[in-house]
Amino acid sequence: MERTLILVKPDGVQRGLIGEIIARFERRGLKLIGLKLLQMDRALAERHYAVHKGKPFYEGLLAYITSAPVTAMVWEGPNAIALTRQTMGSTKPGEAAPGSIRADFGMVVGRNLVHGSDGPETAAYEIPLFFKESELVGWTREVERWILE
Ligand code: DAT
Ligand code: MG
Repeated sequence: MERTLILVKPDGVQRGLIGEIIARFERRGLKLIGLKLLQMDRALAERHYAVHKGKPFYEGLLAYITSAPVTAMVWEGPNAIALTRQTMGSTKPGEAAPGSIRADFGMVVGRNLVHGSDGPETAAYEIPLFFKESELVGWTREVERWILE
């Protein structure tokens, strides 16, 4: 089963949208297997966004992601990475599909509310930055057969 790291970024936390954002993934049918609130420090932000080092927006991105708490989550399901990215919407809120989180709540790329791993290798790198394996919960969802076939 595919896993992905999702963050409600500082703007989502400050705006009281943690529950709204969780609800969208939950209602879609993804299974939550890890959840915590934390304040990212610069070291964690640098590791998380290592791929963007050197880009013009890098320093602003680090300042933003460390500016207030984030909610870190691991969601699981078949095709979880693509499905969560679809629910999130495109990186730039102005290009995100209506009904997606970034379109419904966002205005600018630098306050786009949510992070999601963009591929299996990325997820395998990002999840351990935020969660020990022992912090991820394997559980049986009783409604599973009404969501997945
Ligand atoms: P995503 O978050 O959709 O995976 P990304 O990995 O390309 O997008 O970039 C990470 C974050 O960096 C993104 O959520 C917002 C910021 N960012 C990306 N491109 C940007 C740009 N052109 N200007 C400003 N910020 C940008
Ligand atoms: Mg990305």
